[in-house]
Amino acid sequence: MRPPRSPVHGNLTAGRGDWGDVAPASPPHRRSGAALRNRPPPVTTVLNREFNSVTAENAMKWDALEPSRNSYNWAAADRLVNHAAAHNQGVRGHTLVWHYQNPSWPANGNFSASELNTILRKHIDTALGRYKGKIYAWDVVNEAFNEDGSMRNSLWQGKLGSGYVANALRWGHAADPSPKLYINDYNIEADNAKSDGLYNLARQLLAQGVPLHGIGFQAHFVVGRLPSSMKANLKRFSDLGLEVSITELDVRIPMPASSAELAQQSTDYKTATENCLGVPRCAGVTVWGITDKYSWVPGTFSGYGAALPYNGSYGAKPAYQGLSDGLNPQA
Ligand code: G2I
Repeated sequence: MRPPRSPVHGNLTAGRGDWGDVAPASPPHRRSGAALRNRPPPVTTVLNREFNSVTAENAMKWDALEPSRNSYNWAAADRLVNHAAAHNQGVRGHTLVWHYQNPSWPANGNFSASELNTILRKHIDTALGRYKGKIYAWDVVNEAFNEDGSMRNSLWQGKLGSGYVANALRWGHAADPSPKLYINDYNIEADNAKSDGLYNLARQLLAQGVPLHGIGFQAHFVVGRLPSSMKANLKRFSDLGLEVSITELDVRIPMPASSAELAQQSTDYKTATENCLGVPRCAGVTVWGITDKYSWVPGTFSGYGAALPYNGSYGAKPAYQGLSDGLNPQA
């Protein structure tokens, strides 16, 4: 592993012009980020050394912020935002409108469409308002699509119709015009039916002047199975004038992981990162956690694990080098 560039920013930090040589037309402040739960000092040590952006893995979800109506819990989200400010890290906000991890009260309240619109707008206003000027990008709408490219039948889609996406973006922009507003989803990295559905919606929203600024490609991959169309697919969104970001990168491996699989995983981290950086409006790459010790993967995909760049003892895996090489192609 190469030594960190400076005491503060490690090999994974790709911002402040570091990537300017790669894609001069791209925004100057690309980020490399990590998603975090509230975790002990070893995690933040790595975060502070290696990354310049952080995402709340759970703390900004609606169920965490407003578990019962009008009763807010900002403590964990505030801690993350304050940590980021103290360490010169950007914050990606995650996430405002989702079918999952919502408190039960919006669905159980038997609200009319008009009431639900008011509730959703208040949620967006309140979260963006609290962190006004402190968040550089928000995942406003998360996972709105089915695999076939149709809109997912969530509470929002069911009661408000597909116009909820445009409304959420407009409300978000009105609450704080500074962050880039994203639609974020998984299984949209390839050119497929789902990414086609999103592409068509994005085009319509832009034609209508809706403040959509970016597409978040979650990028939860299986080792050795990166889609070959990924770069071209990201480029077609970038060609619409949108930012593209990898927002939740991880690469899961069937356990136990062999050294060949760990090597392939390293290649996958590098390729995924290059697939974004090779596109003009790539704004950054965020990994969904730092260490295998705290990854969502084993709890969701039985028999899989080892998805992140650091092992459970905070040692850098080959994936760390792959990510670093992807972020620093000139090195
Ligand atoms: O599922 C992976 C990610 C897919 N894209 C959207 C992301 O927001 C999502 O993140 C995961 C977190 O990594 C998990 O940590 O979202 C899950 C559901 O919100 C998170 O899991 C939840 C558990 O389901 C809850 O039981 C638990 O209380 O984490 C909560 C907080 O630890």
